[in-house]
Amino acid sequence: MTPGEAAATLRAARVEGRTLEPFTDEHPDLDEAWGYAVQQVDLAERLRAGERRVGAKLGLTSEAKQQRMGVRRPVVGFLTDAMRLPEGRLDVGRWVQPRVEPEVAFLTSRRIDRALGPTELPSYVAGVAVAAEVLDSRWTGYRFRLADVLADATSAAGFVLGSGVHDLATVGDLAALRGEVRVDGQVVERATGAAVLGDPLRALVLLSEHLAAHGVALPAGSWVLAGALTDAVPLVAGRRYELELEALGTIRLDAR
Ligand code: 0L1
Ligand code: MG
Repeated sequence: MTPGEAAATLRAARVEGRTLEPFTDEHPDLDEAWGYAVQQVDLAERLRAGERRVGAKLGLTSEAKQQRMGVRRPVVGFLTDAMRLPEGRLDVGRWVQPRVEPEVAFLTSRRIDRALGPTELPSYVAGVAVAAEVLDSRWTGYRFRLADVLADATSAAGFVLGSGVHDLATVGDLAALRGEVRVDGQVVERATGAAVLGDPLRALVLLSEHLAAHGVALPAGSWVLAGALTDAVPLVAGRRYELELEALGTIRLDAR
């Protein structure tokens, strides 16, 4: 199966609201490079259709999530303007198996086109915000292998940014940042920033290494989602979701 064929199959299923069985069931040799090639075709199609790339996302950045999803390494995906969603009412009927997860979002201050060292990172960050990522895997029951999830835009369906963009220097230690998810007022998930690669800033290192390896750049003014602190929580119509990251704020979503 060529990357173009795979991207077309995924696009049709997304438009028709269908899930699929993983490509790797029939083609176990599909690998990481193939998965990213499908993602490139998908992104190019979206840009041709008028969407604008606004950033990148890291996924599977916590050990717990890697274990649960059975994919033992972080993944990189893209964000476009069409994926950005407002806080408040969230119409979940447009998705097939939506979930939401709390993330740290970085606004970049400089173009990233080479592998960055940890000490350089602060000078690449214009601000930090709380984010909620909406996932909607194309794979039935979120069953996939690495090539599948990469081909499927790393399950990304949308993202919501909190209203405040904070200065990295004043937010403090991101690894110590406490976060929780509440559904109808009940805490269902709790974690600290350390769940994300030991420190969410590490996501920028990983992303920069990925960009360098693929010979691409991310412009200044991009948003980068660092990956979830907690497990993703199913989005169910009629429920109210609050995703809070201490010092960054709370995102409130009313699923309809
Ligand atoms: O953002 C993420 O961590 C999602 C990566 C893919 C795994 C999943 O769908 O949960
Ligand atoms: Mg995520």
